[in-house]
Amino acid sequence: MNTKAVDFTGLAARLDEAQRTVTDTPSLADTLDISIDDAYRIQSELIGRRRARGESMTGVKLGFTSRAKMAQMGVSEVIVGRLTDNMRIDDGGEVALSRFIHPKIEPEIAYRIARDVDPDDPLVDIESCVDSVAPAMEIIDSRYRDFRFTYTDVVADNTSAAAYVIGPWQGPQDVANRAVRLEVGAETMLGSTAAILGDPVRALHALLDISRRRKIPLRAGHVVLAGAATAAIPLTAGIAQCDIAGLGHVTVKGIA
Ligand code: OOG
Ligand code: MG
Repeated sequence: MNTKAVDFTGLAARLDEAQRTVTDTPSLADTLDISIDDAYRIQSELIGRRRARGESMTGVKLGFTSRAKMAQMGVSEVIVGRLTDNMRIDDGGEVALSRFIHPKIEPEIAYRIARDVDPDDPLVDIESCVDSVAPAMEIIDSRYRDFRFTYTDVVADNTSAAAYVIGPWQGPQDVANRAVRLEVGAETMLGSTAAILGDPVRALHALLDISRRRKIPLRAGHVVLAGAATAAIPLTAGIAQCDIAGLGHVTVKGIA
């Protein structure tokens, strides 16, 4: 058991530098024993550093919302990370692969929050706070060596968030059980939005609970990435695209 006080600032700086210099870092768990509370505090300091550099918050993302991913990590709670304007890529836009250590891309459902949400209000109806839904993709890029991490590690590392792209927004609708197709070069991944907690709308409820406990603000205009619908595919040069049945299509081009 590690009894030393956790150096939140130092660990946030280490993860921040790993991202900025595109250099991996060993799993924190190799040398430290940090709790989940510690991990969210490191994440929050990491975001503080990004904000201090002028990045603005554009939303939040959930992770481990698929049973398969949860089982793989041996956990039963979803995780939440933060999105900034620096991570946003326009639909059909390009992204330099040199920004990332070992990027992967995954299909997601995005929701847009229409008005500020007070997670402490017991009467808040999170579904009614959302005005749009869209097909999306997330680029994840663990700052940890070989993409190897524990549950607390990945929370500290802002849940591997690296970039995201959102397709055309549609009106609010039931998106449970839509076919999902992700294509990256010659690789294709097929799945269903049902992999996201049975129905992606449940991700909104899980988010409300975690944002209350972790003091993560949910603001008008914020995007919510509900969690991957399939396993992630390594992002290579060329087109990556995702199609969600009845919802639409989103693309990004990786530039070598
Ligand atoms: C953690 C991020 C997981 C998702 O959608 O489940 C995530 C990782 O796999 O590196 O974003
Ligand atoms: Mg994701």
